[in-house]
Amino acid sequence: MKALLATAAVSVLLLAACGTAGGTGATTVNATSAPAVNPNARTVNATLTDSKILLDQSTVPSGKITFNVKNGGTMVHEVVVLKTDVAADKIAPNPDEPGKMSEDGSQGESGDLDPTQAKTFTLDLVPGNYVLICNQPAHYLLGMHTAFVVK
Ligand SMILES: [Cu+2]
Repeated sequence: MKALLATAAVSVLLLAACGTAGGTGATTVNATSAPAVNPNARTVNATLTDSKILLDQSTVPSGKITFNVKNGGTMVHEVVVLKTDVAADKIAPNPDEPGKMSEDGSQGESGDLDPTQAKTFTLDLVPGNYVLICNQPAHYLLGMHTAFVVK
């Protein structure tokens, strides 16, 4: 009776070992066949000067895109993300607020950044043409706009 129990226990252990080995093998195969993804592809670093919005990349794949925005200027700045087919330097003025532009198509924004301040925000963007602007009064007119493409 004792010998029978011992045999049964060994059989269970062997089965368990086989199950574990099979599972590990399957996981490894899945990981190897997954397409390589660049984790930085959807991270855009934006530096704001007092007259420009500088991006480290201006074309990114669609999906969740993280903007790391740094105010390198001497005044309060911001970044507003507009989805538009209008050229970056042809955004319409806001008739109600002199010096500011229309934010039609806005997908989101950083909010105000003090000089040296940095902020990160993430937007889920579909393919299309975008323009990034700073909409502090007159800043767009000083050149704070840039084209951005989501593919
Ligand atoms: Cu600005």
